[in-house]
Order: sequence, then C-alpha cells, then structure tokens
Amino acid sequence: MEDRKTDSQGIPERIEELDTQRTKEILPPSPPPTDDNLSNPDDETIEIPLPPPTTIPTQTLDVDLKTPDSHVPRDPRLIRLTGVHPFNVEAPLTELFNEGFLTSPELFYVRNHGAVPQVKDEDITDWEFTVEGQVENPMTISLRQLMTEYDQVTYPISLICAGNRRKEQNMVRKTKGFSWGAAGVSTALFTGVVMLDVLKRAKPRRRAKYVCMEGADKLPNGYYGTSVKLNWALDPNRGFMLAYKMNGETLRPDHGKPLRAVIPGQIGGRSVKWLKRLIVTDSPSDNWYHIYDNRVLPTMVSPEESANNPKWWTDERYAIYDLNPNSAICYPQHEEKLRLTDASGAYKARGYAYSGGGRRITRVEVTLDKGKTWRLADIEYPEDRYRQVDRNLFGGQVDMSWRETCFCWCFWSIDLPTSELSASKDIFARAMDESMNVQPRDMYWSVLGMMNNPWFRVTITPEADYLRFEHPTQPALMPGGWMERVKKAGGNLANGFWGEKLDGEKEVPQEEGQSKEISMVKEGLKNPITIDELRKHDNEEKPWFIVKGEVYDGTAFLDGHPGGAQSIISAAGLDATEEFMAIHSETAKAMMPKYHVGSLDDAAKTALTEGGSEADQSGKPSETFLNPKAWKKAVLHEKKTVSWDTRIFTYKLEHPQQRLGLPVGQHLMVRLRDPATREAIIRSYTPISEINDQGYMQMLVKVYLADDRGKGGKMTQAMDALPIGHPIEMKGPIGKFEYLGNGDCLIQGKQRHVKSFVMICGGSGITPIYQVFRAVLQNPNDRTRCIIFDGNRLYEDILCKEELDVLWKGNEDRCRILHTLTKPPDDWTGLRGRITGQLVQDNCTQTEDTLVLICGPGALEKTMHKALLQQGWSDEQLMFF
Ligand code: HEM
Ligand SMILES: Nc1nc2c(c(=O)[nH]1)N[C@H]1C(S)=C(S)[C@@H](COP(=O)(O)O)O[C@H]1N2
Ligand SMILES: [Mo]
Repeated sequence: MEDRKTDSQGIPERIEELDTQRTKEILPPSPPPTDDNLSNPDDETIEIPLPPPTTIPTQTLDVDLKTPDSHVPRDPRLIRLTGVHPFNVEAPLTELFNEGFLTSPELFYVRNHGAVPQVKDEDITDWEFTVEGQVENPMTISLRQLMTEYDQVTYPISLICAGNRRKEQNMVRKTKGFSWGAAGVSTALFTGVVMLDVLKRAKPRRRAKYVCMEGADKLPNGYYGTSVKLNWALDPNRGFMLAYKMNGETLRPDHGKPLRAVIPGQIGGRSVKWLKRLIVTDSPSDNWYHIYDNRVLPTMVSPEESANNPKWWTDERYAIYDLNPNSAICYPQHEEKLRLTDASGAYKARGYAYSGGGRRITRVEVTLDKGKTWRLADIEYPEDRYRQVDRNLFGGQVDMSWRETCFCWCFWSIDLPTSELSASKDIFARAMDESMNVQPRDMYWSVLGMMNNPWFRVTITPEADYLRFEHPTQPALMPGGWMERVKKAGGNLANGFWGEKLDGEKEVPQEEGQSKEISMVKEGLKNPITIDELRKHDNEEKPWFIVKGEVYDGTAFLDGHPGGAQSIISAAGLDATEEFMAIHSETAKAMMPKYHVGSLDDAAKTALTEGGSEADQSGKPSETFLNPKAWKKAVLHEKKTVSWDTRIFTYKLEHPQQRLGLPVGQHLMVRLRDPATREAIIRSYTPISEINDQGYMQMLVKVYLADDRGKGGKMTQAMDALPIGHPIEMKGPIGKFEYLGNGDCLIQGKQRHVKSFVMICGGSGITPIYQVFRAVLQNPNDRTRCIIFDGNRLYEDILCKEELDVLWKGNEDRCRILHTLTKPPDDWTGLRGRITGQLVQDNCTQTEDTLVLICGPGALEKTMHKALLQQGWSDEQLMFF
C-alpha cells in the first residue's frame, strides 16, 4: 500500500483544487466551511492516505443507453453481476486492492435495486429530506441547510455488501441472490453530518427505538428502505452519517447523489442512498426490502420453505446489521503463476480483512496445511493514521482521535517460503476481531447467501516450472476458480473438505445439499412457437423471452418483478437462458410455469439457440475451441488500447491447453448482442494471435466510433462496450481459402500451388493477410514470395506495423511491404494516395502461379477488382476475403 505523498500542508494540490472547485459547485455562497486549516501544527508530519487518482466518467456507456440509467456515466472496467440493468457491479479484485486503502468512486462497488434517480447539479443544494415519526420536532431539511447549519465531518468508511463472496455459496447451491466475488467492499472518505446531530434537534420521543430510512428510488415493491436501532444512531462511537461527498467530490449518481446515509460497521444495505426520509419509530421498518433482503435465515430453510412461510422473513432475529469478520487473499491473484527459480525465496501473500460493529481485526492467520498449524500475518491499519490528525478535509473535520471504533478494512501480509508453498496444496486465510469472532472453517449456506465468510482458500497447483494459484470463484458468470473445477470433476463442495476426496473416502452423493431440478414449464402445454411469432414479442409491450428453448411471456410480471421491468424488457425476443439461470433462485424458477407460453419449434430453435453449450454435452472439453456448427462462448479477458480507436481484445478459451482451431487464412464468426437494441450482430474476424496459442485468442479490432458523421460500427462498438469477464460467442472456421504452407493453398477445397502472393489490404483488412504472411515468413523453408500493399488514411491507422516489420527484417529476399497513406504526415517518406492497379503493376510481375489476396472495406475490394482485371489479371488469380 503506497500512500500518496502529501505536500507541506498535508494535502496534495490535486485534491485541494478539486475540493475548492467542488465546494463552489455545491455550497451556497454563504460562508463555506473553513478549509484545510490545520488546528494542530504537528499534523503536518503525519501522512494520511488520500484518495487514489480518479477520472470522473463523462460518457454514458453504450450498454446503459437504452436503460433508465442512461444519465449515468460509468467505468467500463466494472464487472456486471446482473446483466445490463439494474446496475450491480464490483471491480476486478486486483484492481480494487491495488488502489489501496481508499477506492476511487468509479471503481467503488455498486448495489442498485433499481434505476438511479436523476438529480441535476444545480438542484443538489435544494434536495430535501424529512425527519419525521416519533419526534418532537419534525423537520424538513435541505442539503444547503445540512451543509451550513451543522458541524461537518469527514471519515474514512468501508462499505461492504452483505452479499460479498456470495458466488461461493451459489457454487454450493444457488441462493436467492446474484454472484458477488470478493470485491463487494470499497472504502471512501465520506463528508457530511453525524446523524446524531440531526436526530438531537428533532428530539426523538421516549418510546422510540428505530430509525427508518427511505430512498428516492422507486422499485417494484415501493421505495428502497430499511431501519437501524435508534440507540446506535445516538451513539457517537457508531459514527452514523448523512453524507454528500465521497473522496472530496459530490456523490456520484450510483452512490446516492446528492445525499445518502452511511452506516459504518454494518452491512451496506443499511446505508440508504438518495435519502429522502428519516422516520423515527417504535418498531423496525416494514419496507419490503427491509423484510425480504439482508437476512441470514437458518441454514435448513430452503428457498421453497422461505417462499411458503413468511414467518422466516419477519423474525427480527434473522435480520443482519453488524458485519461478521471476513477476509480475502488478493495476492496470489486468481490464475497467478509463481516461477520456481529460487527455492530459498519467499512469496508475500497479501489481502484484506474487515469486521463489523466497529470491532478491530485483531489477527489474521494463514495456514498451508488445511488448518493443522497457523502462522500470524502482519496487519496494517491505514484508518489509524486518521486518528492522529485533527484537520479539515474536504470541508469536514477529521475528528477521530477520541474514537476507538474501526470502520475500515485493513491489510494483512505474510511471507511464505516458496519451498513450503511448493509442498502445499492450498493457502487459507482467516481473520478474528476484538470480540474473538473468527471466520469459520465451513460455509454457512442460507437462502439469501449473505455474510459468507468461511476461511478464504486459494489452491496451489504445481505445473512445469511454476505454481499456479486459483481463487474459489470469479464473479458473475465468469468461469474459473477451484470451486467450479472441483464441481465439474464430480466433487461435492459441501463434504467438509472443499470437495476433495480424502484417502479412502467413497464418492459422496452429489444431491446432498444440492438443489433439485425445478420444472419451469406448464404441465401438458404443447404449443410450438415459430420465429415469426416470437419476433412479434420482442418489444416492451409484450415481452416474450426464451429460457432453455421454452418461451415465456413476461408481460404480466413486469410490474411485480423484483429485478424491475427493464431486465425483462431487455430480454424480449431473446434467449435469456444463461443470464436467467445465473440470477434466479429456485423460488423464481418455480414461478416460471405461470408465464410459460410454449416451446420454440425446431426451426426457431436452430435459429436462436443453435449450438451453444449443447454441442459439448459429451462433457469432455475439446482440444480445439471452434466448432463450425455451434456457437461457442469465450470470455473477454483483457482489453488493450493500441490507439484511440484500436483495441486488442484477449478472449479466454474453455481451458488453458485449448487451441483455437483456426486454419491459416480462415476466419471465424463473432456473435454479440447490440447493447441498445439487444438484436444479435454477427461479423467475421480473423484473430491476430498465433494459431497454436493455447488458452487464449486475441483479436485486433478497429472500433468505428460514433461521431458527427454517423452512428459508427454496431459490432465494433458493442465489442468495445463489453465488460471484462463477459462472454462472446464464436463459430467457425469459415472461409474459402486456407494456407497449408510452402506455397500450397486450398481454394474452395481444391489444392493449388503458388509461388508468390500479392496481398492487398486496407484498415483492419490486414488481419487475415497478416495470418498468411506470418505463416510464410515464420517458416524459413517456405520460399513463397509475398508483397503487401497496405492502404490507410493516417500513419496512426496502420495496424500491426511493428509485427509486420519484425517479419520483414532479414527476409527482404522473400517479401516487401508497401504502406500508402491518403493523409500522410509531412515527414512521411513512403507512398501517398490510394492503392491503384498501376501501383500493383509497377511493383510486381504477373505470373501464372501468383495469387492476389484482397481484404479491406467493400469499396477497396470493388475498385481493386476492376483495376486488376483491367491490368490483365484473371478472376482465378484473385481471392477476396
Ligand atoms: C416472468 C419471468 C420472471 C420471473 C418470474 C422472475 C422472478 C424473479 C424473482 C422472484 C426475483 C428475486 C430474486 C430471486 O428470487 O431469484 C428476480 C430477480 C431478478 N430478475 Fe427475474 N424473473 C423473471 C424474468 C427475468 C428476466 C427475463 C431477466 C433478465 C434476464 C430477469 C432479471 C432479474 C434480475 C437482474 C433480478 C435481480 C434484481 C436484484 O436483485 O437487484 N428476470 N426475478
Ligand atoms: N436507495 C437505495 N439505497 C441503497 C440501495 C438501493 O438499492 N437503494 N442498496 C443498498 C445496498 S444492498 C448496498 S450494499 C449499498 C451499496 O452502496 P454503493 O452502491 O454506494 O456501494 O447501498 C444500499 N443503499
Ligand atoms: Mo448490499
């Protein structure tokens, strides 16, 4: 954890600028709170962790455009846990951890039950909330008043969703909740007013016991609301806040702009965003979300039982408030590889830990032998450094010297000798808090999958000359993790040994603790549905959608749907199998027969749900990824920006040893949904990764961005908008040309030998050309000659230039590359203008055994076709990709 250096005033310039700018923006002209005055000169030497660099997203992502959140710009790195809408996301764990103690607001996890209320900057200070119910002085307070008539404080506080780490529970048995990884935790400096100060002025009556809170987000079951105990709110040690700033800037829309409650030490669900009402009562909130969310029911209560018997939900004993102790290992990362070069070395394992109710984490222990012996990790508490200063930050007093409660995550680390790691099968971490609450060894499964906190386990697998590490899961639909691996191999994750078979142990029957198949179809209903019928319902009025080949009509449930109408509308006319199955509980599935209207007929089935995973029902993962008859899913693993409009996307195949299975010269089809219209878009591409690469494939894509000249490219923008971890479908190989090597080609299945290639391309047309060119030049025995004509507009537009040059170098006897630019820079010494028939004629000789490969925009292909015929080439000598 590198803390940012501060200047002599203890506050970096950037923050100060940001602060005054923000203060101007949202504070009324009346005297602004005193800024960054150091009341204690000794403070100057104390370094407190300040927010990491931040970039406020300004553009709405394409995926959000057609949703009610189209007014909310967001960071594309966030991993979406519930499809497009509502917005529920976590950052990739490593990126979150690397940001350090404080999280930038754009990477801060988001949990939205519905659409984000829109509040314009100019309306912020006019925002009002009420303090009502059992109080002597009911009040309506504007944000302006809150900012000026009360003491302002700034506290670092971690928010943690009760669902953090829920994916692990879902792997054991699907809960009524979506799949959080271990990044449902984030920390910020919140600025605002202590809730106690507001309540004091309202004067709660004697019998009042609870404070209910309500937000401005209207949901299917009313506004979001919950309650906490009044005596906690009145306890200064508990630090309940009404906050309007986060890391010194106005709250971002997703985090409650302009005002939210921040309830430290408790599950995130109590920190109501877009706060409109504080209601003092003598009983807990009767809000739907207070009752049916944020509870840990007894483990034997199945989803079905909980649906049939409301008493489980109204029993206050099962409501959760204070967080339980929890921890995660962040290093080693998931799929990190540790080279075993130095047996005497050590690896520094690192991670986070937190607990609830203000309780300090008092130890973090690590075991390499499944809990027989433990070692003690070092712990760093960045929060403590704020206790040593008494200064104003972002217009609020950092006033923590008197307070002992801990409201933030802390960081642990421990050196583990490489030799011991090599000898071990897994690393576990567990944390304990000051009440000696310790993380349990075993998972406590419950219907909502909340507060999951068993020992965090990372497995170690020796491979070649390195150790490979695996986390338990990856968030959302992302594949990977030892839990998935163990489950696939037939292990029972609930056997008390992480699904591993012990020596001499017999196969444990799978069904124990596992969910049974729920029938989602209406009994006896036989109604074949054609593609045309379905198409009539791909709209928001009467949305039909498909799950496992069955058609459902969501119309009657639009208003009642806990996931909101938008999520059903977004699925209209589409196969929603994967998303639906990943999100919904057994209860939800049991509701489905009511909405079942029929089954896709065979033609519709092939058109819509064609292939998919069904092609692989043999169970054995194939050696190569592509299948010409079925769409296969690869997962977006990495996005690299090569230039302003060019990206290299890395996709993860089904297993680390798998090859793509694409012959040189062929392409594959990519299928994606348009994030706005949800229609399927299909285009063909040629990857740039080597055909024998294992586990991954890479595509170079020029994104046709929307500008004043047009809407841009549907497909490339959709590819660019796809978040890391999301699947994309591919099918192939396709193409009439294949290069076998040493001058041998297959054209429409007929073999032909060529002595030279003339390769003509423009823009991203270089990608198939590059595959063939590379195949020729990487083989020193291949004497086929190649000449490339690559036409582009700007110098920056030339793709793969370095890669081409590397191949060219030392092979000047076999190849040439000619770049021509229509808008060259002044110092450009190469060719200018478009590729013409004359240019080709001047640079190569026409022979019988020459083949011309052409790939580029339609216009280029058309003009070259004409020009080359004019120069005397024949159609047999031309190959258009
Ligand atoms: C008529 C058909 C549907 C029924 C009966 C239904 C039922 C439910 C139920 C009962 C829940 C609460 C959680 C649970 O018990 O699992 C839920 C949540 C949800 N549903 Fe559906 N659902 C339907 C269609 C869909 C579709 C087509 C989608 C989109 C693919 C969708 C997306 C969601 C989302 C995102 C949530 C979670 C919201 C949150 O927790 O923030 N649902 N649904
Ligand atoms: N009004 C409102 N407040 C809300 C929610 C919501 O959906 N609406 N979600 C809650 C939940 S469950 C959590 S974990 C936190 C998440 O806060 P964040 O999105 O700022 O991280 O907000 C809480 N407050
Ligand atoms: Mo939450």
